[in-house]
Amino acid sequence: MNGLYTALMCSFDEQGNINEKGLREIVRYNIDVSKVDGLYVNGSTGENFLISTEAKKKIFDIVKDEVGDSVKLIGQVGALNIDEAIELAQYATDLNYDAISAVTPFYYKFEFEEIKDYYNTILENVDNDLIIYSIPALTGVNMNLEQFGELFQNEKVIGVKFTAPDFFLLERLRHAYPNKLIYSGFDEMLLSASVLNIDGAIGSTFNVNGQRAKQIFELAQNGQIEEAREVQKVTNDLIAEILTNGLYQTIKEILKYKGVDAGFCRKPMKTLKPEGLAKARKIAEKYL
Ligand code: SI3
Repeated sequence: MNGLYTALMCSFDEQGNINEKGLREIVRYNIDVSKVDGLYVNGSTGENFLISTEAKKKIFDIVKDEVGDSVKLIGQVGALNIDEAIELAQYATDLNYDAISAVTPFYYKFEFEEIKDYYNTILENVDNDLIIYSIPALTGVNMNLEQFGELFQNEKVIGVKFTAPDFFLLERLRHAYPNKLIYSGFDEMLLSASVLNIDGAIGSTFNVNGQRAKQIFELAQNGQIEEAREVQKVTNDLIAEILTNGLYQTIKEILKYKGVDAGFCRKPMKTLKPEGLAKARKIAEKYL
């Protein structure tokens, strides 16, 4: 399960319906061009929290059908409705997803014991391994070293997608839990995380910048830090421009520039205006 995983985008039409042809093209681009090691399906980048349970299942189906066993698949199933999380976990497991992942429950201020119960309850109902999806900036859920350790006591919890700029905690986690998988979640911090000996990374910008991300990770693993820093510099120039123009919208426009039918984002996400579309095209021409 080591390596680089794209946090997969989904192609939607202007009404917000899944564009199956476009989704298959995004999958193929990631596998054939970016050559990533796996896909993280129905995460934030997949606009998971904006779509119905049926749509989530349909995306799991289409992606598995397109991928077969060619790369690893992690299915994100986390939901505030724990019954939905269990249903999706069972669904992805029946489709032979290699692992499931679940975002920490958010919105309500859950106590840690409640968060632990959420993960253990999902895992009591599914025969698969789970990766915790920790993204405090969006969920407001900050867990410390000991709390991660308590979640890791369940042997079906095999790792964490660590999307936070806390390198002290990341370093402590790495040393405390050498047998758990740690994936970095912020693409702009990939090199900094890689030198701490992470097992892989999961990112949205890998949809278009996967080749550079792989280079950063592999160069860092080989100790070629100066070379990795140069690739991270170009990557961060790209990410900075994407972030100021609209993250997911701009990645979709870059994919379209590369001939991939990436479609639109679902409301309430905005649609790019002509200036934003022109800017996205300039970014694509400059970096890809
Ligand atoms: O679940 C997911 O789609 C992710 O893996 C999200 C990933 O951590 C991205 N975070 C968000 C909020 O989109 C990052 O890849 C992020 O977009 C990137 O580092 C730019 O800031």
